[in-house]
Amino acid sequence: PRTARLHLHQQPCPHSRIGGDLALEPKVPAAHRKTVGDQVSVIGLSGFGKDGPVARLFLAVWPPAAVLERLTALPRPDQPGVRWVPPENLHLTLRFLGDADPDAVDAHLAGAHLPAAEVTLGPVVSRLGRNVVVVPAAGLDELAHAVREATASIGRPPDPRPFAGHLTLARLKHRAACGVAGTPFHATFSVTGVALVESLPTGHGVGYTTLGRYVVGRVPGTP
Ligand code: 2AM
Repeated sequence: PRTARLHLHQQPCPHSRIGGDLALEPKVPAAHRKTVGDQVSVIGLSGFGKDGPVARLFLAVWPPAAVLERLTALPRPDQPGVRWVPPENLHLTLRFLGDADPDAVDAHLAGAHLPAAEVTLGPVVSRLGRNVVVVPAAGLDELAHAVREATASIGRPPDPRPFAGHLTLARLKHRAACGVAGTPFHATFSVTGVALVESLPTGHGVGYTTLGRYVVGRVPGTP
C-alpha cells in the first residue's frame, strides 16, 4: 500500500549514500523524495507498481574524474544523426533494471558481496552493434555477474546475453557516420563502488541521479 511504501522511503538506509538538495524539498511531493539523515534526494517515480513506487533504474560504475576528463577530450564531431552522451552522463552499465522500487534494489545490494574490479578501457573507440559508439571495457564481468545475481528478482528480467562491458559515447540514428570509431584510447582504473542510478527525462535528453552507492571488495561478514 502507498502509505507503507512511503514510510519505508523515509527510513535511513545504512548502506547507501543518498545525496540531494534540501532546497528542492518544498516543491517535491513526498512520494518523489527520499530522505536519509538530513539529505533529501528527488526520485522522479514513474508511478506505483503492484508492490509500491517505481523509478527507471540501472546499476552502473561512474568513471573517476581523471578518466572522465580524458573521455571528454575525445573528438565529438557534430554530425547529423549522432547523439553524443553528455559528459556528466558517461557511465558503464552493469545492469539495466527498468521500472523498479529503489528500496528493493537497496535491500538486495546492501548485504551482497560485490567483488573488486580493475577496469581497462580501450584499446580503440568501437561500434557496438550498428548504432552505438563505445569504448570497450574489460574487467567488469565478475562484478556485473554479482550485481545481476543479487538483483535477479527485481525489475525486468536480466538480459540473457553475455555481459559486454562498454562505455557508450554516442548513439547513431540511421547508421549515421561517426568518424571517431577507431580512435585509440587506453585507461585503467579501480572500481570503488556500484551506483544505483535513476534515469529521468529532461527537456533535451535524460538526466541521471545517483540514489545509492555500494562498496566493492568488502569481505563478507566485515562492516
Ligand atoms: P549503455 O549505454 O551502457 O548500453 C540507462 O538507460 C542505461 O541503461 C543506458 O545508458 C544503457 O546503457 C542501459 N540499458 C540497457 N538496456 C536498456 C534498455 N532496454 N533501455 C534503456 N537503457 C538500457
